[in-house]
Amino acid sequence: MTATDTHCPYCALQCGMTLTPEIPRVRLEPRDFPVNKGGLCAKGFSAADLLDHRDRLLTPLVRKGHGLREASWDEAFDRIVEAIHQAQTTYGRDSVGAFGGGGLTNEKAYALGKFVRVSLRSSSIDYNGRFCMSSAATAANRSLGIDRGLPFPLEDVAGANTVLIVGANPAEAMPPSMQYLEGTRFIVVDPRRTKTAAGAHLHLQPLPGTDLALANGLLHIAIREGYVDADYIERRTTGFEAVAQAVTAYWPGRVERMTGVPEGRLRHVARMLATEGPAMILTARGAEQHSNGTDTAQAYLNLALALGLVGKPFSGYGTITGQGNGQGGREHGQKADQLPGYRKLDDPAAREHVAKVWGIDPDELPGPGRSAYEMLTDDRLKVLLVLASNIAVSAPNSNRIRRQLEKLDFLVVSDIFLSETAELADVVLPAAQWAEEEGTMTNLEGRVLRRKRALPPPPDVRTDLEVLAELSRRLGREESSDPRTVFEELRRASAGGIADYAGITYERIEREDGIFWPCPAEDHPGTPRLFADSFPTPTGKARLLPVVHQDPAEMPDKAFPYVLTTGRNMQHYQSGNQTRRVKALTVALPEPRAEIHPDLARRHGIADGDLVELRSRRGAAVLRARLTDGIRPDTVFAPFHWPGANALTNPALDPHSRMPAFKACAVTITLHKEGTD
Ligand SMILES: Nc1nc2c(c(=O)[nH]1)N[C@H]1C(S)=C(S)[C@@H](COP(=O)(O)OP(=O)(O)OC[C@H]3O[C@@H](n4cnc5c(=O)[nH]c(N)nc54)[C@H](O)[C@@H]3O)O[C@H]1N2
Ligand SMILES: Nc1nc2c(c(=O)[nH]1)N[C@H]1C(S)=C(S)[C@@H](COP(=O)(O)OP(=O)(O)OC[C@H]3O[C@@H](n4cnc5c(=O)[nH]c(N)nc54)[C@H](O)[C@@H]3O)O[C@H]1N2
Ligand code: SF4
Ligand SMILES: [Mo]
Repeated sequence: MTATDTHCPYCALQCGMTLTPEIPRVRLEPRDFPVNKGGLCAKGFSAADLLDHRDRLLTPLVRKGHGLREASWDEAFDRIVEAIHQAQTTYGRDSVGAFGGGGLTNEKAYALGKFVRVSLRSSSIDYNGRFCMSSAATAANRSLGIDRGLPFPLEDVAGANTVLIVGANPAEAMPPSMQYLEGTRFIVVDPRRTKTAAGAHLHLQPLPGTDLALANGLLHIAIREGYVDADYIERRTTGFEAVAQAVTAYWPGRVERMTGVPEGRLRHVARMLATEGPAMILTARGAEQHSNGTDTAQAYLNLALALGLVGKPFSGYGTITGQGNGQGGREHGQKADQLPGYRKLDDPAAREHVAKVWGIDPDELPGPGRSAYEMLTDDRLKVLLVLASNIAVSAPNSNRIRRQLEKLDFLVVSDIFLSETAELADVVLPAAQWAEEEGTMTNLEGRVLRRKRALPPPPDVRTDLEVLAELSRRLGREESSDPRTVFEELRRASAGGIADYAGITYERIEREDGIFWPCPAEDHPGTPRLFADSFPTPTGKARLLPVVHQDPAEMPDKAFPYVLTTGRNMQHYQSGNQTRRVKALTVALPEPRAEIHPDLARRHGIADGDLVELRSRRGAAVLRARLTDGIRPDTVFAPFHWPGANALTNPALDPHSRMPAFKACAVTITLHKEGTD
């Protein structure tokens, strides 16, 4: 049996692994690839368990009364196409939409965007990256003119001396990446003493939702102490004066009161960033998934720019992308306002370029659609195709999301397992898995990689590309289902755009350990590092923008006195639809645990291991308590890998990115008596 070099199906690190089909099971081994250097986490090691898992969807299912029954592909397609025709005839084109995912290959994300705009001629499309990267992306676009999560290779992190990590827990979210932090002095900003924080030089423990104030406070100190790089500010940025003015109000004592982080610590961090470089600032979801997430990312960008870090060796600002193809998935058109190559749907030149590649008139292209939560809760949406997302578990305010999904005239879900979302569907389509198809993925560094086919899918299972091509055919348009052909088209569609893939080929990726975009021509080496000389903004300079602290959309009060924040555990991935089925992972972590400080627990008569009920204005969840003095006494943490956490979360949206406030809402805690739920 031949061994195939490919990458992990889960997160954006995209660790290299080798798959060898053996009887009875596929052998999975770590591979020495530049990002993981032979490392894998427990999820990666056990990923092959999903391939022949007994829960796998092996045939289409269609709704029959309250249940689902097996059906032929022909019947499944017939039902879907009939539902599309009926809704579009009665309610108009936008009544049919799609919801995509950052786990999809570039080819699939591209094909999905094209399917909705061209075959359905609908504007209704968005994807789960809205819930993930949208705030940092919005800030980077408006400030730097480009959104590539890390504008440098991961290996540059190892060359930094000081690294400020805000709202990220890479020791659990991307364990093999910790090797790059080993020789650095890193500072963690997190309301919890996470595994990452435990190994940090310093740990700042702010109240959730106050990261913007913290950044403005650090910049205030930097200006006062003369740490800012006046020459860099002059040559390479605009807008500093207004930002300097705005941060005068963030004196250390005030920031201490807002964030809970002692003044002395703030001064210490500002000094390290300015005088113990090279220095880097990295943010992730803890800072970004807030109703002011864009401005918070902006505040850290302002700080990095004022200190003159961006574009210098082993320095800069980056955001840690999450899903396997979280980066590529936000470049090629499954986002509501976007065309391939990170082009804007409302830009006439972009419409013209892409329409030409697609062989249509630019006027036939719909305009921008609604963002994820807005689309999903809009009653005008009647038919929805969900590809690679489990929104019934992972979207905010999930009770409302479930009601909306139930209200749809028709729901189609493509997945590899019967997810909580698929359970609500009228048609469920069984999808091929990562090791059964070809495609490309763009990792957290902007490195385009090849995901390769190591074995065939089960007989009655199809790839998402095959499904989209067949649906298009039945709607009157021929599309290719071959990944290479789709990638060739994506190259042309992206050519000249911000995320330019024109020079990337399957063969080059293979030869060169991946290629960093932008890569405009086949003889172009790709771009591992951005911003050395200029920024892709109209002035060539980076923009600083003044931002001011705003309280989270929902603050604790008498009725709901504590802050709930949510996030990840090492053993589980996202909505858990995959990892909750892997024995090694569920043995290691069988159920969700609410992390509660012993002082808070005592006040409510809660002991370690008790079931507690968390309740917010939107819903309730019962989970087991884990007492830990590593969390602030005013804050509770719950993972979202099981249904429950998102029944509580607040769907208040950031005004710029439309990101929901996953990381801060107000809750009550009570001891739950076993047997009463
Ligand atoms: N094991 C595992 N790994 C994953 C994933 C997974 O589901 N499981 N998902 C992948 C994806 S899609 C993503 S996006 C990444 C996410 O990676 P991370 O962003 O690192 O993960 P989170 O756990 O969501 O959030 C990070 C930390 O933010 C903290 N936090 C909460 N509220 C705040 C706040 O207001 N301010 C600050 N400063 N911190 C706060 C939390 O305590 C948490 O420790 O992980 C990727 N890797
Ligand atoms: N409370 C709270 N909620 C959150 C977050 C949080 O921190 N807190 N984080 C948010 C973030 S950052 C993210 S990224 C989202 C993620 O949330 P989801 O979008 O729900 O993520 P997954 O669980 O990865 O869903 C992917 C689904 O696609 C299936 N799948 C895998 N590969 C394929 C494929 O090739 N084709 C098809 N058709 N299906 C496939 C999987 O089985 C799985 O059911 O959750 C968000 N929700
Ligand atoms: S760190 Fe991410 S890519 Fe690497 S093995 Fe774990 S889940 Fe897979
Ligand atoms: Mo994510």
